[in-house]
Order: sequence, then structure tokens, then C-alpha cells
Amino acid sequence: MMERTFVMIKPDGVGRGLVGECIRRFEQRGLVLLAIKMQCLSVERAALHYKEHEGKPFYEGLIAFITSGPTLQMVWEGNDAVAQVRKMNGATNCLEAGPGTIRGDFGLSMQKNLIHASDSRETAAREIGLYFSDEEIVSTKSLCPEWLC
Ligand code: FUP
Repeated sequence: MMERTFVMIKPDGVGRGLVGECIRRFEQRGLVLLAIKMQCLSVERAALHYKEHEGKPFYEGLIAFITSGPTLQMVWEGNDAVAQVRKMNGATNCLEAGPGTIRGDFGLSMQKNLIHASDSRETAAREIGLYFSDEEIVSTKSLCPEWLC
């Protein structure tokens, strides 16, 4: 089923020059990029993004890390996109992420795990709305099918 998912490259991914690598993998897989922007997150927006983790022992460190440098926000669309992008990112803890995944190929940390992706269609809708207005997301109809192989 065609789905949209929200993906964010975290400050370590941007800082280590892995933006192109991540985008290349998603494009190569056949996912379609519908929106992209770059920003340093405010503490307020980071708190909204990670509100489910408020009060947990790792929360303060997580907010400090995610606001520590530039991040890249994207909307990707494709068949089963939510689950497929999660699979391509690998387990949350890079030490448990399999080879061939972004975290398994490039990371060795739990907190500095390079990339975020929505964990359900509902989360995707919420996270896309947190970062993008409707006008910032291109319509799938504007993509020319003759460019796709
Ligand atoms: P994910 O769904 O893979 O983004 O992971 P979670 O929502 O469970 O966690 C969000 C972020 O918190 C992770 F990317 C890393 C960080 N985290 C920790 O630092 N320690 C933990 O025990 C759990 C998560």
C-alpha cells in the first residue's frame, strides 16, 4: 500500500557527511522524495517530536543531542514505506543493527544513531505535520511517470 513516512537525518549523520548516502539508498530502493528541508531544531520542536519519551532517563541527553547541530527533514513515499524505511535504518541501537542497514553500516552508538523514521502511519502523519506545511510537500501527481524505470 502506498504510504508516506517522515525521515530525519540527525546531527551526527549530517556532520559525518552521510546525507547523500542516506538519500541514495532510499532513491535506489524506489522510494520517492516529496519534501526536504534542513534546520537546527529548537528545544521546543525537539520536545514535541520526542514527547513520548519525556521523563525517561535518556530524554535530556536525547534533546541535547538532537538540538546540537543541523538536521535534515524529509518526506518519502512508496509501497509500505513506513516499515521498509525502518528496516533500511536498522535497529535503534546501532550495535544491534544488521549489516546492510544505515545504522549497522555507519554507527556504533545507541544515542548517536544517525537517522530517525516514523514507526507507524499515524506517527508519520503527526511527524510530517510537525515539520512541513501542505504546500511544502510536492504532489505525487506532479511527478512524471516517464522518469521512473
Ligand atoms: P526509534 O523509533 O528507532 O527512533 O527509537 P525510539 O523512539 O525508541 O528512541 C528515540 C531515540 O532515543 C533513539 F533514536 C535513541 C534514543 N534512545 C536512547 O538514547 N536510549 C534508549 O534507551 C532508547 C532510545
